[in-house]
Amino acid sequence: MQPGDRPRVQRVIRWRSPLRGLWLTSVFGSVLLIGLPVVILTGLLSYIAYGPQFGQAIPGDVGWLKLPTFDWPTDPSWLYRLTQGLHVGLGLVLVPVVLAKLWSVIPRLFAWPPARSIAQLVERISLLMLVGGALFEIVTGVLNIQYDYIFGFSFYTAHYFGAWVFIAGFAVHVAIKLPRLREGLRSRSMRAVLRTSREDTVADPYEPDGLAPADPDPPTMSRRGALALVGGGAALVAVLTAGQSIGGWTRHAALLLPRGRTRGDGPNDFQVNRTAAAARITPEMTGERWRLTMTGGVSPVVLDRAALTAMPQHTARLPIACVEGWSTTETWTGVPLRDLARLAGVPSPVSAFVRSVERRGAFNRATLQRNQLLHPDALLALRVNGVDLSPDHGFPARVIVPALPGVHNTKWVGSIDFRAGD
Ligand SMILES: Nc1nc2c(c(=O)[nH]1)N[C@H]1C(S)=C(S)[C@@H](COP(=O)(O)O)O[C@H]1N2
Ligand SMILES: [Mo]
Repeated sequence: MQPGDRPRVQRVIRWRSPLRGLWLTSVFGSVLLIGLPVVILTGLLSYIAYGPQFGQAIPGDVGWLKLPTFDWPTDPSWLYRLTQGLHVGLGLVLVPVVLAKLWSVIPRLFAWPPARSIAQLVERISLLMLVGGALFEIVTGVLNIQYDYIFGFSFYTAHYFGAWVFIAGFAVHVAIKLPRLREGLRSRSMRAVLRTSREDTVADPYEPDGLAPADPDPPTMSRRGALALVGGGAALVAVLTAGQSIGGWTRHAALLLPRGRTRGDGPNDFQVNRTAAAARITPEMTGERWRLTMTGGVSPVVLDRAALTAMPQHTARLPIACVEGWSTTETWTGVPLRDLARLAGVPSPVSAFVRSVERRGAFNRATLQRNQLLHPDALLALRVNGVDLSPDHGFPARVIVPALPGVHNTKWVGSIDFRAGD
């Protein structure tokens, strides 16, 4: 084959876009430099909110990657809604920016030889961790919120350890590249770029180890066009997803909302995580013969639903905020958990172990901390929005606690074991 027979292949391999250069990479880089720490921090907070001190964060045993744990607060009640909404929402919105950043540096990813010194080798390895980690976190995160557990490992475990690989790569990369980023941002004025049309777009000067091409093609797009394309992509993702956390009319635009499909009727018309049928909850389990068993005191206390409804009721507006990023705020009525603790004979509990009548599944139990039991709005809810809970939302009784991750708002509660301090 003659060299002249394959100009297209050559073109691709030689990466000749005139937009590629330090300035554009630095602009994408600074967006990620601000956004990714928020995604990282809220992700780590989510692990802490799950209560690793009770062995109920996943993965349970993380060795020396153990985070400093603290009792997750109950105020403000929308705290987890905010942190997890940000984690998932911002994580998704930044995907187009991550892809654009990767596109902008792609010639360097294939630089050969891969390393000429030890320092460069460290940089290359950190780059592998950064890029591999970022793509891995995006893929596992997206698959989790779309319920496609196609991988043969636990999402939480993979996402947690993947995060540390990514964080390490990110930290090294920022430390090495920060001066270049500053230099890049100063190399052009944003105002000038926003005024430059495609015809007037010129490539950055070529440097041997730089990003700009040696022999650039004519521009097919201006730099402002590239920024608009990437920004538009991010905005589109935002519109398609943010509604699941923000709620109200924006929810109608949240077409990527995975929980929009199963809902209830009337006052119970809001997202259902796992339906009663899916959890194999039968009418016998939750009907006349249902009892709440409370232990921890001198002897067990057993209540039926009539006894619970006869107790003083409390109403609170509280969100359910799922790890998947969606949330919904409803008006719940039921018996404060602290009243139940007193009735059980443990007026000052340090924790409580809640169990559902649901037999299988990882979400049929939760351990609650002291502040989550003693908060006046922490409820064993019997009603929502003025009517009895629907079977899908946890009838006859469910936990609802301010700022608690959704997963621990156990539905179809069967027993509570209150634990006093030792
Ligand atoms: N018994 C039981 N309780 C459960 C679950 C479950 O699968 N089984 N799912 C949890 C999760 S992950 C969330 S986000 C909330 C959702 O509550 P909802 O279905 O009423 O919206 O319930 C929680 N309580
Ligand atoms: Mo959840």
